[in-house]
Amino acid sequence: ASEKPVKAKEFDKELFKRSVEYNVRTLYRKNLEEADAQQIFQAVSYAIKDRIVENWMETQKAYEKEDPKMVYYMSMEFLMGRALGNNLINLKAYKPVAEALEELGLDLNLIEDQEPDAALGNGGLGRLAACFLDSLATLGYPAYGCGIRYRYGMFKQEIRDGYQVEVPDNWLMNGNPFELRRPEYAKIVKFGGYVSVHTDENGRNVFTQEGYQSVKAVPFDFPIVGYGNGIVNTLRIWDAEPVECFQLDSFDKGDYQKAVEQENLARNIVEVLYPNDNHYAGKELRLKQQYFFISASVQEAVEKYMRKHDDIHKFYEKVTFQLNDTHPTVAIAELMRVLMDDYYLTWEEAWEITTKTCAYTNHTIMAEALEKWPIELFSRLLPRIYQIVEEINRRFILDIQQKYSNVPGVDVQEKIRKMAIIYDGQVKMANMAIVSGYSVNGVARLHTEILEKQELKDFYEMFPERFNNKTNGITQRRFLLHANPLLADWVTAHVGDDWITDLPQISRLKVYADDKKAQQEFMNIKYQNKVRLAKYILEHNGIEVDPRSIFDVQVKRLHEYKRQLLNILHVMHLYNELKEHPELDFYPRTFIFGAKAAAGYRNAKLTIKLINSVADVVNNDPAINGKIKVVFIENYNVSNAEIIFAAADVSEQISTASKEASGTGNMKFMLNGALTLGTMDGANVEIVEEVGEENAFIFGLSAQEVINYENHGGYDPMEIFNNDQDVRKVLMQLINGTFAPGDPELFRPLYNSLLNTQCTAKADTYFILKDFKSYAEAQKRVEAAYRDEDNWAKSAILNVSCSGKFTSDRTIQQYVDEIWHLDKVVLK
Ligand code: 26Y
Repeated sequence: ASEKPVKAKEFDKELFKRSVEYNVRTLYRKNLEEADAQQIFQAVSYAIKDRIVENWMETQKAYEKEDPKMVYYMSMEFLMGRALGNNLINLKAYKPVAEALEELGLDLNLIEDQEPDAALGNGGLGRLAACFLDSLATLGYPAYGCGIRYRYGMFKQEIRDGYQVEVPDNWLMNGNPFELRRPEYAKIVKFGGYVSVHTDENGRNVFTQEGYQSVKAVPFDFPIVGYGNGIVNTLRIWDAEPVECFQLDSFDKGDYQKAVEQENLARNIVEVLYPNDNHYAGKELRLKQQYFFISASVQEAVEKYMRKHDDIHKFYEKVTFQLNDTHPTVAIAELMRVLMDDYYLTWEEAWEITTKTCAYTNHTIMAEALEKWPIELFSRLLPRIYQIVEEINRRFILDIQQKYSNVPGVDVQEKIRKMAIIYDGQVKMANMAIVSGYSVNGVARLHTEILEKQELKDFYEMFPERFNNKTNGITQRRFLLHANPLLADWVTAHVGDDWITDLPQISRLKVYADDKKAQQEFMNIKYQNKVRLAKYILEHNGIEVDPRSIFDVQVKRLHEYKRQLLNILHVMHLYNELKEHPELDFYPRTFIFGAKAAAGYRNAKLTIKLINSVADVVNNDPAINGKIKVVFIENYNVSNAEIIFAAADVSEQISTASKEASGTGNMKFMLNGALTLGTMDGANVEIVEEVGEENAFIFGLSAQEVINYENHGGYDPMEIFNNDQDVRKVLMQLINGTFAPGDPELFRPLYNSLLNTQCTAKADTYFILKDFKSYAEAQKRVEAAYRDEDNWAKSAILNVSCSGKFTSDRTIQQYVDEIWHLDKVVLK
């Protein structure tokens, strides 16, 4: 009976229209004319969900039948953005649905704008997880995303008086039409208490946790629709509920105090996403969040496996865990616990399975991002897990001693100090992830080299075969097909639509790079996208910008190493030049920023204020005559990113070399035909390799130069301050009230960070002054290049056509071939 083909199912317009009308009726007791925009969004989404659910069931049935190996992508963050438009794209139903809605008098774009972003992530790492899910489904690989259903996602940013204000993101307020609650898969997760040991009748030691508090983890499933292939995978995110009272063990019956505490735990644990990006804060609740979703996910993975198999020893043949940074690393000890305590395996048996199951991705070399939990906290919250970590550590230290004791010239104690999992009263999660898995990967070639040669050198020496690189990628479905329909259609008109699932095909555009007509068409599309962004900026920020000016864009989380400060100091410098030489022939430029700062990060927040203060002065100075505009786009997020990338001429990727592991925004800009202005850092290196240095603007210290200064000293920012008048003028403006007339001291902390006059503290750790001149020169090259419009268009088209490497489809295929070894599932 269920033999209907799932693949190229015809879209039935009339059926769809009827189902939207029906949904509005049953959900809201209204007809289409009466329903408001949000209600229409819900009704349309439910109609689409009906379509998805059929494919979802078929896919899961096929997995059930074929029993393929699965990857569990474990991540504290999934920065999904909106689902409706993306689902329509991947169902290949976007245009027909837009038409059907138009016939009902409705505008799909406005309906899409009703959907709140699912912002369950901070930035790069979370968005990468979302792109990976898209590629896994599109390539037909069996995969689960495992995460947390935060009640509040990434905060919404408002700018008041130039300052960032954080507003709670109540994304579930109107209900989420695409999610599915799955109470039948609920799991119990235990915290605290103590471990008791007794010997059972077979002489085995049995470990039981007692006096604990427990939380019920209830999964919500999100469909992940593959592009045009009928595959629908699952993102499973866990909500917390209090356990029913009868589940208190008999020991605790009637313990009122404990019942209240348990309820509070359940209420707090998934309340909010920690908004720190690349900065570890060591909060107890965060460790609770980590263990909560990991314990639930590991239990489910093991149970699911055991429903179909009887030999737990072969678990790793069907299951692999990819740990998205160290945040889910307790999965290692949790899997050991389940295998030993619930399945009675020996340590050796459990260790073999665990180390063949777990793989770790490193996303940063920034020391302040490394997770190190105080053993006091860790052992109190997770007593049984801590015992297991102790034992992993004990055995690993024996391995180090065995390997290095008789090696001349090796200081074994030094090795232990650097590599031990438990040291200085802390549990070092990265060390545990490396020691206990079969793969460690960096996220761009340069990043992986730095891991191997510097940051993780000792581990690389001990386990060279574990290390590998997987240069990041992005999904062209969201970031070109959905975000930039004009350019997507233009590309398809020239080279066909294979690029949608095979991005390297986009290189066939190269032959048009020199074609005058193509150049004009391209620039015209870019212009229209700039008009679209200008409209967004006017509506949301009240600032008028000229779409004929150069759109120079830096959008990403605010962090000192990303050097938004370098960008705005250079804007101040240009402003000074224009004031001094009003006759200067200056090509109009719009500097666009978008960035959220972690709530407690002072210099980051002050940089936002500085950008807005410079904007106030520059935008309103009649002498500037609109030649420079500065815009800070409020609340940068996935949905407005789609509009921003499409409209950019210049992509600012100006991190201190060696600090940005990869970057992924850089790839989204390239795909949309912006030229990179950047340092030789992260994936910029590979971008330039693909497109050619003549089609980008590269400046600044190399990673090796930065590392040499860091290791051997020899950089003194004061020397630059003394000798470079332009730099000195700009820095003095930070403390003389030019941009803060009422409060000249306002920006003193930024000044100090660049130029600490008490020689004790470090100054300019991110080499802003060192790179300033080279950046300003690169910016001059940008201007000169833009004046030659044909040549600019040529470079932009080449950027689009050379972006093939940076699809997350390629990245995922490499994970599959070199780490996970999965087989594709094809639906009949
Ligand atoms: C420990 C905790 C506070 C923490 C939370 C979030 C630590 C780090 C993060 C997020 C890190 C992150 O987003 N890293 C970025 O990952 C991207 C995907 O690999 C890279 O492109 C980017 O260079 C890197 O900064």
